[in-house]
Amino acid sequence: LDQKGCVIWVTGLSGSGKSTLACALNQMLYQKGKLCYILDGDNVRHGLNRDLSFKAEDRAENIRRVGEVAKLFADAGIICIASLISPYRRDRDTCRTLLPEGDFIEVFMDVPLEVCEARDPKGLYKLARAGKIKGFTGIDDPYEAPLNCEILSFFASISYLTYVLVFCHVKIALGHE
Ligand code: GGZ
Repeated sequence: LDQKGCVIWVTGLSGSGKSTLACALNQMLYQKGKLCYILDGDNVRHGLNRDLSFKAEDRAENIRRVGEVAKLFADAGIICIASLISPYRRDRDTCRTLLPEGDFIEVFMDVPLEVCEARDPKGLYKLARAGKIKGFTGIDDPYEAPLNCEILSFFASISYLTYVLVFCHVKIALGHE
């Protein structure tokens, strides 16, 4: 495998489009002959992290494990796309320190809560508003936006510009091969 790995870390509220962006990036990078792997919060929580809840220390442990696994993928030469709410800045920054400078590309899906809530693809916001899910991010649990992310995806939909920016960063991380 003639490829250096890196981590693309996608953070944002539930319904902000993290998984959609991850899948689209995966496909586009694959078409360019890059080997990628997606670690999606919702999926990982069914296996590796099925012992973890949504309280702050369990979210931290969720992020820590995924960060370590993402680093292993990057070490193996794979572009790892991690898409998790990862609401705490400190947890994301800890993952960043695991990788060499430039190899951790943080993408913030900066979509307003009202937009995510209007989408409500799984009806979870509705349940949270009704008090049937406690500690739901954005409703009664915090989300700390990144202060220094590489890419801000600030359109309420996934834009072509986001892809272009991610590619630019991947190219830099991979050393313009
Ligand atoms: C936030 C929750 C919660 C609570 C269940 N808070 O949009 P989804 O449904 O498919 O993805 C969300 C997923 C979040 O898992 P993460 O591993 O990404 O979260 S974190 O990084 O904070 O550890 C959501 C669903 O799980 N979900 N309960 N209380 N999201």
